Amino acid sequence: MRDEFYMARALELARRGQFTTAPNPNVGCVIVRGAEIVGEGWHQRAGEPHAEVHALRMAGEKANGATAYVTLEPCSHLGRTPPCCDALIAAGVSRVVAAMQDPNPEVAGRGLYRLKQAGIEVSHGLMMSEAEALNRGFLKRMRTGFPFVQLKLGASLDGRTAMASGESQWITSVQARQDVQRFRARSAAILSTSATVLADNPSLTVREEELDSETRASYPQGEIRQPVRVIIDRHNRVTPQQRLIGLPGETWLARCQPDEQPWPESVQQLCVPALADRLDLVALLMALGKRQINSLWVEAGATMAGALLKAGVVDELVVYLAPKLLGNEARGLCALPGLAHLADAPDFIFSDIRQVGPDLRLTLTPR
Ligand code: AOF
Ligand code: ZN
Repeated sequence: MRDEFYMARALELARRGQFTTAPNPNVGCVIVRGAEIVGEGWHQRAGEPHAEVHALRMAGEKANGATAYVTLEPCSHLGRTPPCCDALIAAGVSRVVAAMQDPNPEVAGRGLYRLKQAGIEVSHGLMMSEAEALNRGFLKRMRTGFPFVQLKLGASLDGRTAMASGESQWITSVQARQDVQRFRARSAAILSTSATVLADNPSLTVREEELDSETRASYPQGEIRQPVRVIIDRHNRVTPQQRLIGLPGETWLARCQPDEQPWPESVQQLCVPALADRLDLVALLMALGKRQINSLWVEAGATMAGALLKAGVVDELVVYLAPKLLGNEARGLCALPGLAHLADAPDFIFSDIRQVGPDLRLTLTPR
């Protein structure tokens, strides 16, 4: 029971890094001697100290003989920072409770093993499902090489996204769009298409003034981290004149062939093979995983939504439903051409339902 209390605190600390640690995981650490919390820390940014190091600094001498609660196995490798298990051993910690092992092949059990070898009492698995939920993106990339993919959809009550004319701004509310800002902020990258860029000229940025105060306070240096904008642009239709090219943050254009235009430094062209008449989405996701993208937030039209679902690469749907009816001439939510039988229809499980302003937000996972 007491162990759970301290681990819950470590998880709460870890969450403070959720907008800033990418590509690293969110990790929290609590150091307890007797009944006193003597140290607390969380990982804030890649390249900066890990959670354990912050907590050990705060604990000082009091770490000697103490228990360390960590939401992820302490690392055993020399990365951008030195191994945490060495720091715990040097500080004289006598017990380490980890919520889960680190699937990073550089660590993968070696951190816990080295602690045990040093005579420290070690356990793992306490509140593991909470710890897993905290780092869905990092864990998926470490285990599979692919980012965690969330597909955002916005629709009317009758599942329509635009009038027949194409008119679509705005079906969902201001509150829903602010909610989207938080999802963007948590993601390493946002995926869209040249069709959406040409039609809507979107910014695909995180805007400080649209974030709630708690989210804003989560950026330690006050500087908003922009997710990378990944634009599928098979026919090289995006030009340096598009609005998003000049905005803060990087843009990666996924293309079959690069062009020779003078692009600003913030733009890269990724070469991705084609498959039939479109870019190979699986190859694109693999390339993003290699570039350390843990989590991908997709905001695109019905064609891309359908293609991603058909490719079976979507981990979660986030659907905003507006209390409006657009009628039968309006456009549908997902293009799924050739779908004739109910048995072939993609189906999902609702994992969360809540009201956001006047709209509903539905979260679903593929069955
Ligand atoms: C921990 N505590 O707080 C974090 C860990 O390049 P580095 O040195 O930052 O190492 C990054 C890797 O370390 C990351 O991929 C993950 O395996 C682990 N992250 N480990 O003990 C922490 N953030
Ligand atoms: Zn570490």
